[in-house]
Amino acid sequence: MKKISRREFTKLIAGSTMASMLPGIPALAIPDKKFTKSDFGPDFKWGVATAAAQIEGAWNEDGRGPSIWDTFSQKKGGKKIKTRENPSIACDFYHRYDSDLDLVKQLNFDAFRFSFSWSRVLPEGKGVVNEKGMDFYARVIDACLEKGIEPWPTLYHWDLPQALEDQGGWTNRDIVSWFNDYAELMAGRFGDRVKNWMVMNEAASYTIAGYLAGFHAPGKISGKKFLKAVHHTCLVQASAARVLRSSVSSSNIGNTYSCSKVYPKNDSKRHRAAAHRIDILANRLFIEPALGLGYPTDKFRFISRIEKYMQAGDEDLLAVDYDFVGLQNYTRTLSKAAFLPYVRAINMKPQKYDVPELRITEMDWEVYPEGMFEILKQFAAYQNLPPIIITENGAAFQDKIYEDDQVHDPKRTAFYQEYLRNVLKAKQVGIDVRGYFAWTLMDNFEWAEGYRARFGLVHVDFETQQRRIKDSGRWFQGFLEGND
Ligand code: GCO
Repeated sequence: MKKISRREFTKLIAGSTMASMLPGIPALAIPDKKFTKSDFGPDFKWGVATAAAQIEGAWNEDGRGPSIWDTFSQKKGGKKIKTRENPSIACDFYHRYDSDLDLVKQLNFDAFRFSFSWSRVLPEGKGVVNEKGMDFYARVIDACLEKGIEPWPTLYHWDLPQALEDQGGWTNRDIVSWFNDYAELMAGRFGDRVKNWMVMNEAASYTIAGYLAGFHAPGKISGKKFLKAVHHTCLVQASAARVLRSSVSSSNIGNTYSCSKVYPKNDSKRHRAAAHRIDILANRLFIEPALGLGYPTDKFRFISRIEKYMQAGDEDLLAVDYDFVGLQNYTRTLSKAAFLPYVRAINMKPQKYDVPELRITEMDWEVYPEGMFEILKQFAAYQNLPPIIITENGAAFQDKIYEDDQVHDPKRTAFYQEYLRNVLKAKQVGIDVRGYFAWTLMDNFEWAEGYRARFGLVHVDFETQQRRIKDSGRWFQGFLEGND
């Protein structure tokens, strides 16, 4: 299978488009009215999201085993990461968690989304528990609770223990029991204090980038491996939720999904067919089996081959009752028919002459706030969708420290305001959105992009580990206080 570039992939999953010039896609009028926190209602959850591999560092400290992101980033002289960087130190959250959680509090968020590093607590992925790793998470959770912040952990945010990858990782069906044991361990230890759990983060991203396109860990390029990884992931997203449900009392259990509204390049049959396939990959492949709808194989022969990896009774194991679904949206996707339909049905970077108002982030993703509303509408159309929480949304822009020692980032603030306005609009038309987590607390290791793409509300100087709250962070601080 032909390798696709990072740029193509980001467009596949996150997308970028010229859709505003496209026929049949009306621009959405967003009320210009200023909105306040109270418009979202008193029970709306406000949080900030992070992930272990992106912030913790301490990659080989206190008994932690390597994850696939440690080995992947060190492979071939570091070539797999655009900037030749790695997550060994990252934001050093392992040592600085307490003051970092003070920042969460200072910005007035009431929930902190983070992930457990599987290989920190089970260095081999299974078997012997690393108590020092468990202690670390106990300290993080207790610090959250002491500061009045709700902990919202995700069990899996892409950093598979290397020891499990050596046994086939997501392509080995045994991962279902490895994962369930791991879920049971974490829920058993922390279920008394932690009530909000997410099974995994954006399965579409790590299966496509890790097993089909090859530029995320573990770097495989194989349709067969991809389909196996997808099926085992779908079994896990359901079975681990059941484990959490039976181990944690009064729990609130969900799972997160990347999503991006897909538009065909134009109304031709070919482009519409391509948009259909991309929609399946980017938005439908993981949520539909969870909702009891089975795999979306219609008019997509490649995906229908997943049946080869299914065993008798699997269909019934795929459906799951979540208390919420986490949706993560950054931009929209434009698709066009291409020779390799399922990986290359994506368009070129949008150009200024096509979209005069074009705004692009450091990830080459178009700023398209209306897409948030549109994709929420698409998901809300599933009859049995549980309540939605936006578990990630944010933007990377180039930041600099000004002479006044501050980081002025008006583009990021505007991004948040416009996307939030669309979340509010969704609520106002009756879509059951119950919370919003900004991505992310602080600049961190952005996977194959290295540290170049800064998404933080807090700036991190990676030489000194100094933190500086950006203007966008201060905007949230005021907004969540109710002053904005
Ligand atoms: C994802 C991940 C995050 C990313 C963020 C920006 O959605 O890709 O959950 O880890 O850092 O999305 O790309």
